[in-house]
Amino acid sequence: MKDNVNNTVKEEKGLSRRELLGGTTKVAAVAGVAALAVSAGGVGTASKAVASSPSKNKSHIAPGDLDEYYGFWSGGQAGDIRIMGVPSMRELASIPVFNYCGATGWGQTNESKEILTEGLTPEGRELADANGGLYLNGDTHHPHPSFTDGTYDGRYVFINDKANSRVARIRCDVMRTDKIIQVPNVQAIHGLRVQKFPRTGYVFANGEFRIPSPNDGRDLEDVAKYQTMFSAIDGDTMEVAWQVIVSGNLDNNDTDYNGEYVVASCYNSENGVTLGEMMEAERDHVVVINVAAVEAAVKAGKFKTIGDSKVPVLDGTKENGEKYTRYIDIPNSPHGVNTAPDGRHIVVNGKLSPTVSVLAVAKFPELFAGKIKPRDCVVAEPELGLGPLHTAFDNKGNAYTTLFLDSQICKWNVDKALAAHRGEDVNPIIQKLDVQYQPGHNHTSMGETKDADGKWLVSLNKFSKDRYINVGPLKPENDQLIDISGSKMKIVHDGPTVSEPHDCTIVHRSKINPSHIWDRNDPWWETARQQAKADGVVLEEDSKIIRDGNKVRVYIVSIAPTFGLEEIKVKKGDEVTIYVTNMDDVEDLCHGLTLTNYGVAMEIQPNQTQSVTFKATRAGVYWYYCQWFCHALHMEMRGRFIVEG
Ligand code: K7E
Ligand code: CUA
Repeated sequence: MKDNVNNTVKEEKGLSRRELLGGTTKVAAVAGVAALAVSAGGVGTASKAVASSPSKNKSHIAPGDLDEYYGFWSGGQAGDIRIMGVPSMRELASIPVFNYCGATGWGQTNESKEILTEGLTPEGRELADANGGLYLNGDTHHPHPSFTDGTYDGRYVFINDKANSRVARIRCDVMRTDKIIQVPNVQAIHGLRVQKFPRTGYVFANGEFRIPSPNDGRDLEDVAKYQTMFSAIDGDTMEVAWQVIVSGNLDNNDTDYNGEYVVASCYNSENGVTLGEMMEAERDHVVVINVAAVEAAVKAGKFKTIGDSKVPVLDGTKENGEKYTRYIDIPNSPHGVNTAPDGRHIVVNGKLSPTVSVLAVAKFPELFAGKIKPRDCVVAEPELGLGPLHTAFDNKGNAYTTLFLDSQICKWNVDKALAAHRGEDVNPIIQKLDVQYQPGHNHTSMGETKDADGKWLVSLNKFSKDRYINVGPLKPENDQLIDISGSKMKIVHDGPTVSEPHDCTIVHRSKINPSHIWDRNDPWWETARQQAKADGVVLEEDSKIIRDGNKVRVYIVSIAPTFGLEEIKVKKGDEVTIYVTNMDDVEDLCHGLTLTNYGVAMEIQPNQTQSVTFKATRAGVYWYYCQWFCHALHMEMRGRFIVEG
């Protein structure tokens, strides 16, 4: 196995953290402290390949060994993304996205504020302004890495925010969010998937709730006029390319492997606004979106725009959608939509129906040509158990469906389900496994790509109940790791998580290749770079203070264990911006800047520049310090912020 993870032992250039700490520590007495910092960092420990682990339990990753997979876990209502190691289920990192993060300064640094605000719609900006200019919450559900040619390409991870109708892009090289947009004309982005072929390409985002259009105070009680839309976002520019109005409430979606069709599940085909109204019909539907037909109409200018938004909008409702959409009846309130790695079948999970409906992608052209009826696309509809929510796949033609109400995973064979549907006397169900408890999503290693490998399945269970020592009324959720490499599924690990992750993706480590330090040419600090240039300052070299009326710009170069300035003098009432450039180009050597009692704090990763702006509101002496234990003399890495009255 090609291993590009074990190369972390030595950096490309410069000293290792161990060497740096040893070499610059002049005081013998602090040697012990340095050793402590090193063991916490873990750099310099040789790592064995996973396969060489002598442990019987394949999920046990011995100390010093590395995981085979990156897991990208939604942080749920916490609004972040967590990187998990699979199969160890160790939490490796949190990537701030839609949240405020005190550890990194996300939501406070100028760089993050730019990302958090630049993509808001005018209405969103107005509403966020009521909260001090930022949304401080998010509700993430579906993290999906970018694709090239049917498999992960390691560029980005995309994720939705249901709470404030946003979509974010995370750069996999630095594992930081670089773009966030708010989708206009819709409320609550829920289902999100990306184009698998030829590449991502589009990010497909489902608007869930139906609202007046435009939502500016008109039609408040005229619920028949409410509508929702399916949106295609250009993953390269992060701009909404087009939207299609659909019937029902959009829930989840998935795409084919040809870049031609998207299937989205819809509940509430009744278009009701109360629970009773939403539950009236026995059947709801999935909507199939024909990407090429939509693109052609947009190109031909056959669209409208709504309100301030310039996004092309097409009518794809049941009544008018002819060219762009088709509706296939599915038993009551379908939820998850999952494309099999064979590229030929898409499974729609019944939720309130004990069935899953298998759609044949090959039938879609005939469906749009009007040659077959919508239900002719359903080529199997096995009854699996109560509450099917989501389905994952291995590389042997088997599917694994979560049964929310039964608290089980049902393993079934797709070909056998097709045969049974044709009338053959076969049972597609292979095994039912109890999970603890009430699973929502599940995910297999590489199972959302053509490279599904059939090794691991994670069941993301909503309730843990008695599986952990009691931590109070709010229990953790329980993500169970299941070995699916044999003929029977076997639970091998319980992994507690907080804040309802909903969903995850499991990516082989050969696909992801993050940097160890920032590149000084990175666009992350472009605004800072421009400002420095105008001030005649070189970010990498100069520590100085520039006064510009009552605006003060402070440039600081940090190299362990010092800040380039040990004293910053300003006047009461000044608006102060502090730019810190970490010139330690050493792996894992992060600095920070915290200004005591001012509520100011940010991380500055190796070779990164970050900045923060605040008002010097009170005279006095305020110490700023580095809050990452970077060096034996870390406690001494500080200076005085002096505000003259
Ligand atoms: Cu099933 Cu938001 Cu993907 Cu939760 S959704 S479970
Ligand atoms: Cu720099 Cu602690």
